[in-house]
Amino acid sequence: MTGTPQRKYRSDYQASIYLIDRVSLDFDIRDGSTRVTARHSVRRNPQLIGTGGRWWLDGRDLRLVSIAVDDEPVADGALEVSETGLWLNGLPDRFTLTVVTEIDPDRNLSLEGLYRSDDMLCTQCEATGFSRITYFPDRPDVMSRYTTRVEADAERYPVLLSNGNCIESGAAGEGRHYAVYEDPFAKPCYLFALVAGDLGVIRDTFTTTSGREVALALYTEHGNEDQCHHAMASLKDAMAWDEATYGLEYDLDSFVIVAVGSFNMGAMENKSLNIFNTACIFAHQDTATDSDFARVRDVVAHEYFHNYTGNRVTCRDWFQLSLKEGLTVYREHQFAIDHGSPGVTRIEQVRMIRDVQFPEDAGPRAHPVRPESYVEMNNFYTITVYEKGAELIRMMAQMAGREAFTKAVKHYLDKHDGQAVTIEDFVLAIEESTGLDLAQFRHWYAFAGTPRLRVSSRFADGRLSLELAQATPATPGQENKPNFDIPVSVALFDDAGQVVRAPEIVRLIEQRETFVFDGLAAEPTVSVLRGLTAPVRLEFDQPDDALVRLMAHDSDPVSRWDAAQSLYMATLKAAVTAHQNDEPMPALGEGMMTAVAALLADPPDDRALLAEMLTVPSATQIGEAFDAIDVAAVEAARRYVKREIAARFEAELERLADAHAPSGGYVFDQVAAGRRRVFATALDYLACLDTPAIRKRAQAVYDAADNMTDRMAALNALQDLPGEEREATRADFAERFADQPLVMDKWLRLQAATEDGDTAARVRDLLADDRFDFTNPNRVRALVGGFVRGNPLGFHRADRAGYALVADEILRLDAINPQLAAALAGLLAPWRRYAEPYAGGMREALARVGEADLSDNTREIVDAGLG
Ligand code: 0A1
Ligand code: ZN
Repeated sequence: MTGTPQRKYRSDYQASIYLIDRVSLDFDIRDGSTRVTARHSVRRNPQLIGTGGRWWLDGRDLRLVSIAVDDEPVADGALEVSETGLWLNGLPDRFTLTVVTEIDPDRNLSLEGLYRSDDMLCTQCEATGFSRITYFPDRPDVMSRYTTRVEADAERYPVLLSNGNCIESGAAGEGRHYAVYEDPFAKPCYLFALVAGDLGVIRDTFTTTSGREVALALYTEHGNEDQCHHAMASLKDAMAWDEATYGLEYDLDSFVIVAVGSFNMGAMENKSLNIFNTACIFAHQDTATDSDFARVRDVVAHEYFHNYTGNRVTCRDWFQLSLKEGLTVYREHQFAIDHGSPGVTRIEQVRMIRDVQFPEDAGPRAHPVRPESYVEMNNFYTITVYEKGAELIRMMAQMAGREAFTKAVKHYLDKHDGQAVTIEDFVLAIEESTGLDLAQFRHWYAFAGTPRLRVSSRFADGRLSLELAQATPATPGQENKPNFDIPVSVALFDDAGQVVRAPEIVRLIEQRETFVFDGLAAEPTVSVLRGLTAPVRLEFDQPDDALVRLMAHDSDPVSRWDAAQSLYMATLKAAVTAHQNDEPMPALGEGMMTAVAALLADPPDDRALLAEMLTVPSATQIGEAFDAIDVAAVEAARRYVKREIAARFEAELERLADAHAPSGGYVFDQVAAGRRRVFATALDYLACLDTPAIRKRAQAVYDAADNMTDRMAALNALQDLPGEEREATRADFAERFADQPLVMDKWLRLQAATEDGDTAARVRDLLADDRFDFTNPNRVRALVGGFVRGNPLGFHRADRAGYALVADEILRLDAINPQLAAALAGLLAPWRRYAEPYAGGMREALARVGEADLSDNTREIVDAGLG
């Protein structure tokens, strides 16, 4: 906790005055304290000869035992130590620096640096966790070769791991043992990792195209090994995919993953020693749903892909985070598309952008993909840097063509191998290789906010004129926006659904441009921004019949889904307005009914696509369509529309459920998962009718389920149906999975999302329950996050008890895990988007948080929200 937090600016970048070629670390792990002896070979940065002679080393929560230059203790006058690091004065051009520090991983609940997760010790160094291990220039442009020695009690910590190859190991006396690792690749300190524990392991091998045999190992607490096979298979898949797609072969003889229970994020790409949240590794049909399986597959691939995009070529400074994250998410998206239904995978990506990124870009925390300043870097691991960053890469790939773009990425990786570079270096490399002109495109990196793309069409004399216009709203600190370079895909169809103009990409460069399509026999149906070719909000008023045609015939499944979404949305918006005006709910839109009927009569072969198309827009999507979100009206509208669809199509939905009913023999593949999704969707609709039959059916599905996906489908269907069936299935669930924390997270979420009675009180009780552990981020996200996101009426209730609860938890958490506390504060920050009384209540809770003495992390979010 400090007074005024320091803000860092991208424009202030200066290269490090000293560079560290070799780092040698020695960890002496003892009960109550770990002693870290660091020896570095340091030389002056040849580019900066002649500048000042002070050197800053970052360091936090460290006990400095000794510090020496060329083995001579640094004199008091040459050393200035503060809370955040130290200055060294009067240094020679070349020297050996020795720093001895003591740290206490058992008491480190921030989950940064070296910390305890259950019975093991592990590290998390991105973004600046290394400075909690030793005094060091904790910045990614200082790249060094590491040798790491770890010594610990042999019985408690039989497994000792660090980056690179194990070059030596053995007994160290007094029941202790040691291991020495050498990483042949220079890396920034944020990629350093260490693990010590008593762990189970599964092993495999992968042979690269050039014949290198890579030993693969996946470690976890004993007893969980059988939940790790899907992750291991995914790793091998990712390795093969990166060879086949980008020609990138793994570059070391071993690749190790460790799954840990306490982790602030999903996973971390430390060189050759990835550390994962168990939630992104464990996948067994009994305990994980199909979406859990998919997430594990994609996160494993994501971290593996970082080996090139992030590790071999890394970021010069943290403002460049999207250099590695945008590109790696893009690669992960490509991988996912190659491993599932391409259409539905893209739909999920589009939904993420619209439901989460667009709101961030319209709220108090809006920031460019390459931010200009930050207080706490950990607050910038955002959906904007990751997912919008990936969309920017995707736009370039679309403009260049996939093959040319792949070649350009390889050019970038060759050109900058072993370097710490900037987004500008990346864009330049892409221009060099593809010949694209990306001058105006660069604005996407520099300016926040979601451009609005207004489309209007005119047809006369066989000629279609399509007018595109762009405008981007102001965001905090950026009043005026330039024109973006917006790739927009366009295709034209006739009334029978035949293509009359194949999809092409036009680029909107000016504020307003008209594109003309000549020689048309009749007015075509226009399909634009197909598959979201750019992260913009489309404003295009299309008549229902055009949308119905697109929904039935568009050659792009994402466009079909999008057309369905627009049809639902029209009715949902009318229902929101009716609720607000105390009017009777409107009859369901004609177009929407025709569309649903057609969908049920002639469903697409891709079952997951059918499920997606049958699903009405999320509450977030509906809220997004209004200037001020009226939570109760949105909920009422969504429930009304779902119930009406269920009532009107009950027989069809029954048949759909029957035709996709669980049949045993679980496998996780596209077809089987698609069928399960259709079943869950049908069950969810039927549950809206709340008949005794559907309750019984849900309970029977639960009882007979041979997998977690079906079990969750049943529990979700019963979610809003209080009664015997719901109580019985939940009680069974809690008992059956009592010893599986990740499954109990699902149970916590269910409890938090259940809205009858006093939810806030129930959540408070659970916070005090033995099954809840405040120090574990997965538990906190399940219960508190599950309450805010999964229970809008409970969270936004009129007496403000929901807001108060969240404010209390932010304050309690901020003292131990600021990163997570700041993430929770982000849930209250966008209060301005809400209608009254919600806005006032959220603001009041946020202001109360703001009165406390806060970490820099939470302070930055709260100030942005109140500012
Ligand atoms: N680089 C990781 C994400 C990550 C970032 C920060 C962390 O701790 C503060 C942990 C993980 C990724 O993109 O997967
Ligand atoms: Zn990443």
